Amino acid sequence: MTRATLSRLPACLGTGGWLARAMPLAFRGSLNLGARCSSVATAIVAHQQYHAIRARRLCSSSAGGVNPRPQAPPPSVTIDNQTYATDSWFNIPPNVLSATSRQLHLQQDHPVAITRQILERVFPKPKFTTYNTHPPVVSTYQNFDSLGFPADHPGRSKSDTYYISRSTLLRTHTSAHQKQTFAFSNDASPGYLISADVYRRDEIDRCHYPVFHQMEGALTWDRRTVAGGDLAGAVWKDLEALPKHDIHVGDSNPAFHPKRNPLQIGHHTPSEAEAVAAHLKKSLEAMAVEIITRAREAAVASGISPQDAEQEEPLRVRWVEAYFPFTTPSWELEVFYGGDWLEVLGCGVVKQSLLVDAGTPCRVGWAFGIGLERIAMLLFNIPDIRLFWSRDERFLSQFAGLSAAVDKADFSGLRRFQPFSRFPECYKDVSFWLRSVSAAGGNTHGVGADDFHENDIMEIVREVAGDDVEDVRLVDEFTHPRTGRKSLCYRVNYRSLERTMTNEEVNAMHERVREKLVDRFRVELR
Ligand code: FA5
Ligand code: MG
Repeated sequence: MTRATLSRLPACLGTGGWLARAMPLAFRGSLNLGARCSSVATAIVAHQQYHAIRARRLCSSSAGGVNPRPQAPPPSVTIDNQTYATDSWFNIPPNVLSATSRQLHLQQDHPVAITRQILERVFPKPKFTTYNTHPPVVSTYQNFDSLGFPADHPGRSKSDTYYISRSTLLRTHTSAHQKQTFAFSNDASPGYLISADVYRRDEIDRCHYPVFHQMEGALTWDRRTVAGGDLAGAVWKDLEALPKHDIHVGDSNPAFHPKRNPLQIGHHTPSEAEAVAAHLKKSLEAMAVEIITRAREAAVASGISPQDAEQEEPLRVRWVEAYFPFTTPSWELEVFYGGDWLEVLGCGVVKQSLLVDAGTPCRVGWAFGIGLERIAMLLFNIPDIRLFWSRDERFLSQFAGLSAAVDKADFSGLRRFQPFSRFPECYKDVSFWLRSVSAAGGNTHGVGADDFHENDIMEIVREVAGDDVEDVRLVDEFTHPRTGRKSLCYRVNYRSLERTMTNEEVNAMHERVREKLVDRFRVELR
């Protein structure tokens, strides 16, 4: 029995991006604009920029919005043995719903679970309590409001988020559990780790999947119990006890910046914020060193010479400024991997308002959120995020026995993933005119509510082709000079990770994609 069952077949009310888009434009410069897609890392970086720059509504209401054909949602869905009533906001396709039962972070010997175990050793009990079984359905309050997301944040839109109803959704990040977890913080366990599945409507490529896994981490200090009431002094003392490393970490940022990355005036003194930030960064650098060290050991154990491994992956790590509604100052950590910079986590000094709301006003601390698949890709050299969802023994057997070994601090069995085969790719284009809607056409929906979003075509392709699609890219965009109508051309790369697909099979899939585009968005195929 899967964790998710539908009371009847669902309809996907797709409309279609996320945190980075709320980021002030100035910060987006940290994304590597010159990235090429020659490796996992470059593909990831390329898609970060792609995400930040391209993920936007392709056709706004004023320019002629498209009303997707409304489809009735199922009356309810059952996830993790809990039944939830749906409403007209329901937009979860069956493939995403069924993924709620997988919980890869808890699956023995799965690379996502092994990665979680390695990270949990970096932030050990009892200082850090682990929470790994939070159900994926949360309220909009938990996912957004409790974290101070403004009402118009793009992450709230149906184009970016999978809703069960107007007030319940599949969490888009593990930060959704911050407030409730801070409420438990005490001196016995001042820190926590939360690992869980998270869900986002997103583009399709080797590094993006609508379901992935995050680990949230946080650590706080209580002003009332630190020695001599000296918070900054206590934090610096704890920092001295962290593991030392000798890698060079690029960090050209000030501890805080009045405009770009402000101090929480009235809550923290400059020296307190500086101490918490320094502790946060050193803790996460230790984590990065651990992962890169294990990745290198795995490469050498797989037959790569230590010199080649060193040359392939020189240890380089850097901090860039970031923005999150629930931390300030904030940063992202990037690791140099496969010839490019790869963002692995976001973090910052927790907004004091959040700790006050959680009933722990005297606590001050930091939090981070890390993408487990990205770390697992680095650790095991896994080239495509779809592989994590494979039930193929040729994939799973490569990690056999590792969960038990890592539990005993035995890392000698870590190896690079050996691709079993590379099956042929098959590119198919689909070009279409977006429907133009005149004002007289009676677009009665709120501005932007029904616009065509790139995530819509991503979702249709996923619905039809499942994991047999490697990536989908916009290859042409054209606005008719006279009519103002917009035409788009997407290139779908069909490629299975497990077998060679026949031409007929791919043609049939592509035809279904075309039909669904017409049926749902009333586009005119070209
Ligand atoms: C967040 O989700 C914040 N909640 C992180 C955070 C937590 C900040 C606590 C401050 C305090 P972001 O959207 O950048 O941030 O995602 C965090 C990490 O998740 C990324 O660095 C990346 O490693 C991973 N990630 C994000 N999107 C994807 C995706 N589509 N596929 C795979 N991994 C992803
Ligand atoms: Mg980010």
